[in-house]
Amino acid sequence: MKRFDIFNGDADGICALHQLRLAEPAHTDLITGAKHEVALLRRAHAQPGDSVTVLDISLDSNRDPLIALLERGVKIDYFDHHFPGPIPAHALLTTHIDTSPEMCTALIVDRHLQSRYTRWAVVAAYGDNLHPAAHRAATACALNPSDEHKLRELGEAFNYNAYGDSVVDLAVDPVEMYRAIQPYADPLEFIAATSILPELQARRTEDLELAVGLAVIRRLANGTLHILPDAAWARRVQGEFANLVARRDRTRAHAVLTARADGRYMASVRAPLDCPRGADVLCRKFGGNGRVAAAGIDRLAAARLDEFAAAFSTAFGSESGGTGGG
Ligand SMILES: [Mn+2]
Repeated sequence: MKRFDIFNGDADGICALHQLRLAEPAHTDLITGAKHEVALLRRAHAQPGDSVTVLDISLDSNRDPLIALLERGVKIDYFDHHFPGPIPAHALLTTHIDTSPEMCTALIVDRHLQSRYTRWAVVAAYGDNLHPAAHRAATACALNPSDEHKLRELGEAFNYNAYGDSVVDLAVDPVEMYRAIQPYADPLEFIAATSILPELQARRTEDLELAVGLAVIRRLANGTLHILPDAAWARRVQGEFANLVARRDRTRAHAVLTARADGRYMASVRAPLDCPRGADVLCRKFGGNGRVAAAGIDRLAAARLDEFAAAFSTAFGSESGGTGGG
């Protein structure tokens, strides 16, 4: 009988798997990817009698391969906090899914394990940008502020490491990252014993400096487009760079567009921090999605760039500010 662990390559996915395997050690085939590579269940070539554990990957995005695996007689344990859609009723499927906004997968696993490795859940919750939940978990395991800060930095560094078109873009392959933390029941020991955290932080700073120096700027009436070249560093840092330019110029909207290998653009859109609305509606017009203040588009055809620029100007125009229309 074979076992598979399928997990998101970000902080939450890696830390959730680590907690689970600290409690229930097992030899498993590992399947993961960059943060946005969520269609992972189809990669599991499991046979009848095999078992699969899934962590931090949307069920809704994997519904067909999930059902195919269950029909084949594969047992599946599913831990996640993304919108699942209807959960298939099947004797071989056990789900631990909680979509409340204060939860991440590592916190769900922490609850399942009755708080055995909560420090890793703190890392994950900070990585998923769930600050109040992360702080509550840190308080529950009596972390002092300095140690809590270290875990926050680790979560943010792991999260930065997950951004890219595929694992080829990433500084550290998520499988290697998991192998690196595997010997450590306590993330503070991992931080003290390895140089991975400062290496990731240095890489992140380098990527951000490249973006600040090399972005091609196109100023529009109500916002700014920042265009980054087709490069791994640009795809790694796109989201953080968008947050940086949004903080530096709070009254305007910002879009960071990174050229992809397929010739299209990946876009991160930030509404003005002083008037955070409209990013989701704009991105949905171009096949993207997100929240009112921060949204994105995975694939924007180069031929639609001018159309996007026009829609961007309209979306964040002062005349549309009162109604959200435009
Ligand atoms: Mn997550």
